[in-house]
Amino acid sequence: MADAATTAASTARTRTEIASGWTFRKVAQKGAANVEEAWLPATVPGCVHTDLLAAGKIGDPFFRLNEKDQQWIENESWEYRATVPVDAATLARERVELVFAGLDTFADVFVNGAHALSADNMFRSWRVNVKPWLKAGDNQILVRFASPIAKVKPAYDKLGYKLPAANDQGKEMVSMWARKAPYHYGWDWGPRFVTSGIWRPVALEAWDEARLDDVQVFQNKLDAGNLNQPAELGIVARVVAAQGGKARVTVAQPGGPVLGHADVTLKPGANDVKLGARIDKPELWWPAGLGPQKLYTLETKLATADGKATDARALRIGLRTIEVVHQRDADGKSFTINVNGAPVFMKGANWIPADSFVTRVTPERYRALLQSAVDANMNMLRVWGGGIYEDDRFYDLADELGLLVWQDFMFACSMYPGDEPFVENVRHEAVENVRRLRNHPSLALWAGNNENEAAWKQWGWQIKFALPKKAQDRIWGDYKRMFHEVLPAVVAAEDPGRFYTRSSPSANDDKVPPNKKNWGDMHFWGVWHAENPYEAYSDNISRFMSEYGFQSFPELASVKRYTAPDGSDWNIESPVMLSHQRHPRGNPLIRTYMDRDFRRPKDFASFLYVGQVLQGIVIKYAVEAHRRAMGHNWGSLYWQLDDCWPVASWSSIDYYGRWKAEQYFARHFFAPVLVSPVLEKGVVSIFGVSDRRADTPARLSVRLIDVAGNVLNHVEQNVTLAANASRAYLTFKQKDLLKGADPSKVVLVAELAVNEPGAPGPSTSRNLLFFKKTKDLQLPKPEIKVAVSPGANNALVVSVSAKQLARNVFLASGAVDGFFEDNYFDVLPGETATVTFRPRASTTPAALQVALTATSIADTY
Ligand code: BMA
Repeated sequence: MADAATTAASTARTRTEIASGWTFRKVAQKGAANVEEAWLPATVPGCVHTDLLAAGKIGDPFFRLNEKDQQWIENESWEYRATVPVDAATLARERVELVFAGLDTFADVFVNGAHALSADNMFRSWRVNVKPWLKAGDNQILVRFASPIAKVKPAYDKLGYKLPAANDQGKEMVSMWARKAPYHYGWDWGPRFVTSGIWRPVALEAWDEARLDDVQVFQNKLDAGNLNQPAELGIVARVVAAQGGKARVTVAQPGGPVLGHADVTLKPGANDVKLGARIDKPELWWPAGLGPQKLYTLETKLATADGKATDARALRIGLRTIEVVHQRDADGKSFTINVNGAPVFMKGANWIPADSFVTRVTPERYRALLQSAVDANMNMLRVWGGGIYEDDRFYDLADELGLLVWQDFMFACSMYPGDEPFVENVRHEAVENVRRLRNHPSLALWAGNNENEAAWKQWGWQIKFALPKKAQDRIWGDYKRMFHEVLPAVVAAEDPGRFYTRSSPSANDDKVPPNKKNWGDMHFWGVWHAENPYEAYSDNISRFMSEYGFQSFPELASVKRYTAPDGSDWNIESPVMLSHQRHPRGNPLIRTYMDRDFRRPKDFASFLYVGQVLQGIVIKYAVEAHRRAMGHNWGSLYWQLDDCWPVASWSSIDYYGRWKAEQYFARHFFAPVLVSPVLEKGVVSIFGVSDRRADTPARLSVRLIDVAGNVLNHVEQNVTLAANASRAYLTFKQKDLLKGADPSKVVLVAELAVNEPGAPGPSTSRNLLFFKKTKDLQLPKPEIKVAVSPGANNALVVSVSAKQLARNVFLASGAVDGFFEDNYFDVLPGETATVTFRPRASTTPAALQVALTATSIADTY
């Protein structure tokens, strides 16, 4: 443990992290031979699996089939121990509290042998005054975790019927009884690792008269349309007092004058101290793409009557108005997010925890993933209900980068118990997480759960789980209590004004089924699960598309990391590849869709590559349809951004952080200005979609070329791109456009050039429209040439040219590790595309030139 430095003279709260010196072991089973296990070094925060891995007791859980041999871990109990030195000065303080930011999950905590605390919810924090049990010198903290499976088994057995769950991979589905990340129990993209451990920091906090427990900031007045008006803030500081007495709370910006203060007489226990503050000439916080993300730091300080500083807390806020408009209208019920006074089309993806063992997600990995989202022109992520209420770092980054957050409560694809202790436990969890997240400018809305309403009403669970009528009534009654009463009441009390939706998807109307077209948000899975052609996306657009998706495998360089080095696993039906594909119909579905659009790939590497392109074109089709419907539909979040382990999944970034084709496509299909050509019923329409808040002059060009580059038809004209809208600016009859050309040998190139404020020249959105499926195109061998030259800031520049049309050119850098800024792009005949490559370690153009490979569709059969 770090130095328990407490100065006797100070009355300030001190906090000492207990981050080192931890050991752990398996608890001997009762009645068993009772062999004492040796204590092994442990990492806190961390979990049993990663500690066993570090101690060499288990293999890499993600490698080949290792997961299968590690299932015993969930059935054991584990204990963690640390020795904590405490000095006399600390012991002289009024309170000495042991504070756990997170225990996963069923834990008993002992201090010098005395039972101090029982925990039963991964999503809550725990604070207990341990002063009575501490002594000067070394103290022992012991945390004993019961098996999360065994612990809830009696409740499961007693119920008399089965609670339904869609993704729990256990023989008995008990996950719903534990307030623990649902995905730990397995998912259709996730392995089963039911961990235990001290998963968030633990510390000793010592204080005397009072401490600041929480600070809530209300934006009482902000006129986004007139920034000469000051912003008025209301601040509620929650102060917990030991004895009571006089105190002063102040709020200021760092180094600035006091913005507001309050002198109060505290009573013992919790006190809400209210004060006001004003910010002159406020600057707004904007979602990415619309403006800067101005953040203000507010320091709240607590001092006792004699002026001694007692506690302080800094938090960052952003000034913006946000409103979710979910109202009956002529079409059904809207779902529009207005930011700073106007609707903003939400572009983004669904977020799952970035690791099965979340404590391995370093700040760098969080940053890389969220930066990737912004780099792909996203402005929203949905923190999906089967994972965790994310780490503070996630929301801090979202604030900094301008990513709005759709926050689910942690319930997904299951029905849950509704007994009083369970509901109370959730209520505490909700209050705590709402308080933790409510000041973030990125937080847009709360959602009760993921798909539980749809599951209960539409997935046939009553029959599948043979539920008697009484059980059905009970389950639905419990559902309504939790998601129609308890959680919205917590939001209303703790985060007033923030929008709450009962479920995603939901019409929030007892008479309207979830996922009814034009009624609120929609998860559309007709493409993929129901095998609809992907063109079905254009007919299934609701008011906000919060989920839809398509699977792909990671690229070969990633597959190599979890399979046998000799290549013996490299077949999607091999036991290893099948184990890293958790959707039961995943492989057949990928093959089915691939056969519709592509010729059979000749080998494994080609299959992986074509599969990624397939995923990219399917989701590109969806997003463009969603964006063309802007005005009716106001959001498009695909399933899913990231992965928690290396696997075939709907992700656009693989577990190792590699961008799949879909992520590269996203940068284009989510661009603030998009040109989107579409062929419907023999008519080609050229849409322009603009997220800009002002009308923009632009030049639209449409060319029909053949695969060798000959221009067969060309139309060009000036247009005024309507602000925050989608319009068809040109339409043609297909036959007038093609003028008899062979549709298997031509492509339509649509380009929309707009002037970027401050940029040297116009920026161009380009999009291609083919008149045949890729497999029916007569693509010649493109004769791709690549040349590497030095670029700025240690980057390299790759020039790619092709004699004939090259589809979806995939650049791979072999042994030279690094990142291509663009990839899987089309190269028009005679054109040279330039791509920046950012190497991870310093390298030379010559080294990359040797390692570089370029693959196009014509190379895969
Ligand atoms: C959606 C999600 C997840 C699931 C995905 C793919 O319903 O909410 O539960 O992983 O579909 O099946």
